Amino acid sequence: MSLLLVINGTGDNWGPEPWRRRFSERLPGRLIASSTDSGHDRAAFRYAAVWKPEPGLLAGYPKLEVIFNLGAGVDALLKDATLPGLPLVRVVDTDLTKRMTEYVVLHCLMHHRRQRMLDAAQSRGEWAAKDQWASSAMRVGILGMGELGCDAAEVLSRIGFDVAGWSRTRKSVPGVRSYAGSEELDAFLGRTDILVALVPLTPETDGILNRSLFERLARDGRLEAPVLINAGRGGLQVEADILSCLDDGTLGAATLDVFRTEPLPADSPFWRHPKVTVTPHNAADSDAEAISDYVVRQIERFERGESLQNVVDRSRGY
Ligand code: NDP
Ligand code: OXD
Repeated sequence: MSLLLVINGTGDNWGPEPWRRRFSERLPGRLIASSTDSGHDRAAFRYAAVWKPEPGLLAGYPKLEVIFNLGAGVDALLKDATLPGLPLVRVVDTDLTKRMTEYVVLHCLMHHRRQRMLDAAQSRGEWAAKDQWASSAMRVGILGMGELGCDAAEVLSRIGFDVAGWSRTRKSVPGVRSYAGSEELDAFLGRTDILVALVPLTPETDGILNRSLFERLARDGRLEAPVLINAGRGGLQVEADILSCLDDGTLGAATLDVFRTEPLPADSPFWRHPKVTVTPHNAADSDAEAISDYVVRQIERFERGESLQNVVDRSRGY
């Protein structure tokens, strides 16, 4: 019944102690140990709660029954060819979903209300009272209409944006037009002024945010050129294409929360690019309390003989 913790994130929320404390409170009497603790019997652990474990590490724990990924995206875990073939549960939790929706709404509004331009005007002491259009004039396209994409789409639509989503299968979200499959991708892109990437990183989506895709975004919108918001994964984006598209006007601006190399290297041109907003992969942090509680609920289900929820389909890669 013991739980193994393996946590290797870079954000403040990935310090192991708050996770250990919360799991100990919620699972009293059980051994909660970190892979970095010495002297434990590897065969004692039935569950592993992990974020970016070193490849090969989980294969060394022979009695594991379930692996809990402490975030929504499982791309880093699935890269490990030695990952045990056990049920792999990812995070689907209101706390994380609402954080992502906040981020998406914040950055859609920032571009729609031209806040970067106003900040620059303020720094020059300039009263830049330019035209401001209604949110209904702004077409947002959510690439990836899963747990996170659907919630963000619904909230954006409620505050007036003209929202559509693209996914593998068709969705039904009030007020949001659904496009499905590669045959409808062009139609989706052609009506999109602000593109929000929330697809998982899989072999199919690796590099999907490239010049060819950016060139198919709408050219008749209110913004000078379409905008990219990537809160999915860095591996979705071809970074040289983003830079060249910003420079030649194919893209008007970008908000990037994720990068191919994280933390973003000090010499990356994204840091100082005038059209880029960089955030440190914190669009939707995994909160130690909320997400430990979610994992505990899953363990309780499992031990009552009920099915686990949000088990990753390894053949799809998400
Ligand atoms: P889901 O699995 O719920 O949703 C994924 C969506 O992407 C689904 O709509 C799916 O379509 C669609 N999709 C996947 N592959 C394709 C494809 N080849 N073509 C078209 N559509 C595709 O994931 P979540 O919404 O929970 O999370 C999305 C991603 O967000 C995570 O994988 C993670 O990478 C990222 N993330 C980033 C965070 C951050 O802080 N920056 C925090 C949390 C997550 P369908 O529904 O038809 O299957
Ligand atoms: C996640 C993340 O996938 O934080 O949850 O990136």
